[in-house]
Amino acid sequence: AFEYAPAPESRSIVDIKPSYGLFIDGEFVDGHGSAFKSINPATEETLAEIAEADAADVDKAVKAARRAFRTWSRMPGKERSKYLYRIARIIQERSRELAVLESIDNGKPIKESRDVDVPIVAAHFFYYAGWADKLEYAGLGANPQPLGVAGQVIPWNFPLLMLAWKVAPALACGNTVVLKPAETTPLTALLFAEICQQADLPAGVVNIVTGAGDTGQAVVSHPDVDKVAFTGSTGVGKAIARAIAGSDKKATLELGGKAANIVFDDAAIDQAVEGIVGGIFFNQGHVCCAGSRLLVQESVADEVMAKLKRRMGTLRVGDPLDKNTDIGAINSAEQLARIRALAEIGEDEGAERWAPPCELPSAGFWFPPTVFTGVSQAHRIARDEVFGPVLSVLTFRTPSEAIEKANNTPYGLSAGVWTEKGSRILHMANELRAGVVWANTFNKFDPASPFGGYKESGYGREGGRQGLSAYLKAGA
Ligand code: TXE
Repeated sequence: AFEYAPAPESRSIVDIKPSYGLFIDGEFVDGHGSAFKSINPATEETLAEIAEADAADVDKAVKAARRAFRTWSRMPGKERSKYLYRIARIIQERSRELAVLESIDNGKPIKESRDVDVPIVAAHFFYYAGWADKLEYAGLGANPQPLGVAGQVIPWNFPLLMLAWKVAPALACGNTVVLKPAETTPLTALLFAEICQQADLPAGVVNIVTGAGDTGQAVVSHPDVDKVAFTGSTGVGKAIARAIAGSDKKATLELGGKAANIVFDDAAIDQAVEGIVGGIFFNQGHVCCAGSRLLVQESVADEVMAKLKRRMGTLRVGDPLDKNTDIGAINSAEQLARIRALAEIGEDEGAERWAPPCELPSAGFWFPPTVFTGVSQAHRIARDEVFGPVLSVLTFRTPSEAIEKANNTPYGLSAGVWTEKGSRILHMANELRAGVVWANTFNKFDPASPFGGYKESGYGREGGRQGLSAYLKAGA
């Protein structure tokens, strides 16, 4: 639905300032920590200098959110919904700018930020705007109340989308927010702050504090934060759970994954191959629910692998702002190092590594679409979250073997099943220990469907009606 200029012009539609402050109490203010840089991962150029919030800045943001809570929480739901609708509409109006900025700061292909991230961000605000005056139907009693101040810490893989997943339901329920974006991708959250000003959102309802882990820790452990929402690594998720243990903070944690994408021999193979490619190479594989383990039935393994390799050879890696790019830049030097290290371990452990020939740009952080065959369940590349464009292939003979292998992971976020048999889909959905099971599709998101994990993938659900309960006290 949008017309995009070719890459050089599209860069000029965003106005990136040389430096950014913190967004507290409706205004941009200086931070008191040491400023850091946000860089473009496709070129390594510095995009902007970003303020770091220290503990005192976080305290100011929490105090502003607490003050705003008094009026925001008492405002009739239909009034709050007007603000959320207004924000949703401005996101649509400014969608080109948001998509280009997201691709520049994160490295993801423009066709993904334009057609997936930003439209779903707007859809989340529309969806939760519709709930703000209907909370009595949330299933938490006749008069459910907001929790208070929500401290939200988000990762770099879907910077705006993770913001939307957290901010929209919190605000709809009458909470106020202190949000910390990831240190490598703060720019779209800061543009969202401008959108809050443009929508005349009352000061203090949304506060954005930039910084790294220390700032995140100050947010989640602040004594006046009532609710913690975190998306990120399982290690940090566990540290947060320990930090808030014993307090009366409510928490939702959305952590890592190692999803099985399971292809049965009766599946529509060409369609499954597209689902495998989208499942692991979408967003450079920086996806918590990525289909990073392909489980393919032995009788069709050769056919699937041949078609998969042919398809991987057509993927275009390069400039995120080129609308033909399929795989953009890896988000940071640190993440690239993690991916490289795990790929080397895969080779050392005896799996066979393959990538199509592709020329990678000299500057920036890049990794080609890669597949490992001959992988056993004990291999690190079958167990650890790579969070990059790296697929591990295992085979199975029977459905029960597929279930056993799919569930043989400490994670439990998502899974995919490819089969023409409806009964098999239902059986697998019951047996797979994963919060989301996709059938004959993968990586489909909708604001109305709840998302979240089992086991070390965390707890709580975001999205849908279930996503409201994370931001409400049970009513009378
Ligand atoms: O994540 P971190 P990193 C996984 C993925 C990736 C690995 C490392 O496997 O390779 O994690 O990524 C903030 N208290 N995922 O190191 O550190 C941090 O500033 C409070 C999966 O980037 O978890 C950022 O805002 N906050 C994942 C956010 O936590 C803290 C998405 C996530 O960063 C903190 C990202 C602390 N002690 C990575 N330390 C998914 N589930 O989608 C850091 N942070």
